[in-house]
Amino acid sequence: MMAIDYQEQIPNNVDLAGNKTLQRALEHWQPRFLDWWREMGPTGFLQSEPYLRTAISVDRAGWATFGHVKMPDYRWGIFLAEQEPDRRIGFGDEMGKPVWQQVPGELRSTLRRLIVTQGDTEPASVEQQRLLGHTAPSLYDLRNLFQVNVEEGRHLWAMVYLLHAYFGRDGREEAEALLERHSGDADKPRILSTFNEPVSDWLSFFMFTFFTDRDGKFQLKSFAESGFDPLARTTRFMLTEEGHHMFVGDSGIARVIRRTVAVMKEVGEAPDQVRAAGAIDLPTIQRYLNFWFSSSLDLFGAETSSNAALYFAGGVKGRPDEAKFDDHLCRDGAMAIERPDGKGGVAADDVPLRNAMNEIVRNAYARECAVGVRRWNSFIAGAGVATELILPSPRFRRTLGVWAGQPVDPAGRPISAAAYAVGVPTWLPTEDDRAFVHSLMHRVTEPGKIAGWIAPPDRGVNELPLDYAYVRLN
Ligand code: BYC
Repeated sequence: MMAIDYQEQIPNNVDLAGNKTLQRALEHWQPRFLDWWREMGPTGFLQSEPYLRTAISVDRAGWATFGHVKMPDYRWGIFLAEQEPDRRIGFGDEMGKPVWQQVPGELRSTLRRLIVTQGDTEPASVEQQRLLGHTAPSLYDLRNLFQVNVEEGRHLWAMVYLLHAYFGRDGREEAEALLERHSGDADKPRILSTFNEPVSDWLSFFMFTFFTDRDGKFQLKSFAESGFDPLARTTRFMLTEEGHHMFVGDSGIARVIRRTVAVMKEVGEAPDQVRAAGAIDLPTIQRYLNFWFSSSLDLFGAETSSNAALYFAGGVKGRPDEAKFDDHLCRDGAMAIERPDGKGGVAADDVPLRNAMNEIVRNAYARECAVGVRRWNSFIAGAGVATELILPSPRFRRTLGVWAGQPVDPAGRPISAAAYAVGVPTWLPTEDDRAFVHSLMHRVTEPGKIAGWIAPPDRGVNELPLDYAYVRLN
């Protein structure tokens, strides 16, 4: 096998060349990753050259280098944010002690499980999105899809680096297994529920990058607080890339809505008329939103979680922006957590704060999602349309936690199972909705042209014009 020049092939700031054991482990893993990319990554585009951003160092100038590159040749680098001198643990029972540069023995299996769970989502999302390239509404969007895909690949590398560098043989085995589970696989599915849902049309892709990537942001921010310094530093750098993924979702949904309201102005507001004119009606957008928001809420775990309490107490996983909180110990205090009262109503229990960490982070996430929905509503109102999109209640359509499987309407009201069954076709995407959205998905490959169901973006990538050849389709 040809030796790999790591400095050249895998840009890094972890001195790969100086660590032979790690280098050998990654040499073993890299061809498997490339095999996985060819088999499970974007189908049919191995020869194409998207205009991609590659991180080649962590400083301002180096983390975003642009150029046309074939995806299998993308330089998946390993980067940790700069080490902070004398960094101390910022929360939990270990607060104030120096952060760990190695994994403490008693936290080994906990940290490994969390890193594996995080790592598992990255290739999962690439698998979920693998067919979308064939129906991209423009070259600009196709390029953004591939940018997201290669960066999720890099985030997998980030977690695999931690597994190889800090968890010995178990870590290497887990790194192999990350390429063996597959999204939606009946025998070996991905770990977390949302990552087994198909993302087979671009409306789902934009919803996924808005709602599910935002869970990524919140989880990475929690890890950025970790007492395990290599994890904190890795995730801090990952967050710089995550921003673009959410931008793709946020601006993508905004563009779909802008096109929809423009069509409504021409043909009237009835969903059938909007569909007949080739745009996606607002009720369908609402149903997709309900689906992806509720699915992504499950990713925060149960409302009351002894796991979450242990992560916080042990200094493993903090709250996003931990420094903004007054109390970093959370030994006292409680949070009222609502649950079904078993009689068709709602009751609340006081749960010790540490056990309520998942809920605290989920609430912050929901508040941020609401900001996006308000922005989209301002476009709708600005066009003189009276409809509003609504973020459903976090109790709606949950599959995990106290509301799992409970019949609740999008406003959060517990209802009968029969009423829920009647409501579902108006609340969640139907077969007909999905078939309609799929019917709009046709590939547009001429630079500067765009499909009829979505408005053009406000600007191009890296200050290039909209009609730039963002992907060379070889
Ligand atoms: N589906 O005590 P609980 C991203 C499991 S997204 C299936 O409530 P905990 C990205 C849970 O693992 C961010 N199973 O859990 C986005 C636990 O199992 P074990 C990904 C679930 O530990 C887009 C059991 O249920 N990062 O980066 O408090 C594109 C008990 O539950 C689910 C992370 O998730 C579910 N939805 O919290 C690309 C961070 N939820 O361990 C990338 C790492 C829970 O008893 N993960 N379970 O066998 C964690 O921090 C925690 O595992 C969770 C769950 C927050 C997910």
